[in-house]
Amino acid sequence: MTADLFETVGDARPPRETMAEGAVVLRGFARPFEAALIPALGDIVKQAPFRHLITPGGHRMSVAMTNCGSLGWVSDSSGYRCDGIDPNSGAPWPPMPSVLCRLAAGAATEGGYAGFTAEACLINRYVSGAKLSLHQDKDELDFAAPIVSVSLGLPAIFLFGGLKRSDPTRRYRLEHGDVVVWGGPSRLAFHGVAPLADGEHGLLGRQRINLTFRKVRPGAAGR
Ligand code: MD6
Ligand code: FE
Repeated sequence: MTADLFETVGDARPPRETMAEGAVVLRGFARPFEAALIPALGDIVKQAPFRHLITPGGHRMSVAMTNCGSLGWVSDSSGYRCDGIDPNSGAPWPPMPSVLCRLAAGAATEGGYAGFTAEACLINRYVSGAKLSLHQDKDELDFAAPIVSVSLGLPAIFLFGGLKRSDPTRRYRLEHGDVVVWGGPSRLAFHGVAPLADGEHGLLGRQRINLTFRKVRPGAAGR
């Protein structure tokens, strides 16, 4: 699989770019999964449609979200939390399709985190202008496991900084199929997404879909 990626015609980007210690961009890593991945995502959003969450501060997020897996990430006026039930339907989140498990585990291994099993997959939809302010992913309990983040559809500018909000950030253009893995000394690095530029993607139209895989419960299986 990796050999094919090296030979992608017209893609001059290095297949692997280190952002910081423990943090890497894997260019095009998700491309071999896309034929199974895109229909699987369609099934999930039929069961658990995208919605704009309200932050604890009362703001409506510009990014629309849903989840699959045994736990989902939710936010309301009482705060951020992980919950096994979709508050909109009262039912459990759709199960994580095997293609997502394989993609997450494969990318984690390639990023230096063998043995990662994703419990939660947060699915985010960005349309033109949607952004994510600089933040840390710190609502999970298991900081030993990395975050695996898959970009699909329109390209975005990903901002990756340091452990302090005031640390300088670097900008990385993430395209369809790129995967970012961050863990270890970078697990709590501040990161964000600049406002999405409008455009049209051949497979996904005028949107960017981002999948972030997490392990929420501490335990040996995911280390
Ligand atoms: C991205 N997403 O969209 C990175 N974090 O490339 C995130 O960092 C993220 O989309 C927490 C919650 C939702 C997200
Ligand atoms: Fe994040």
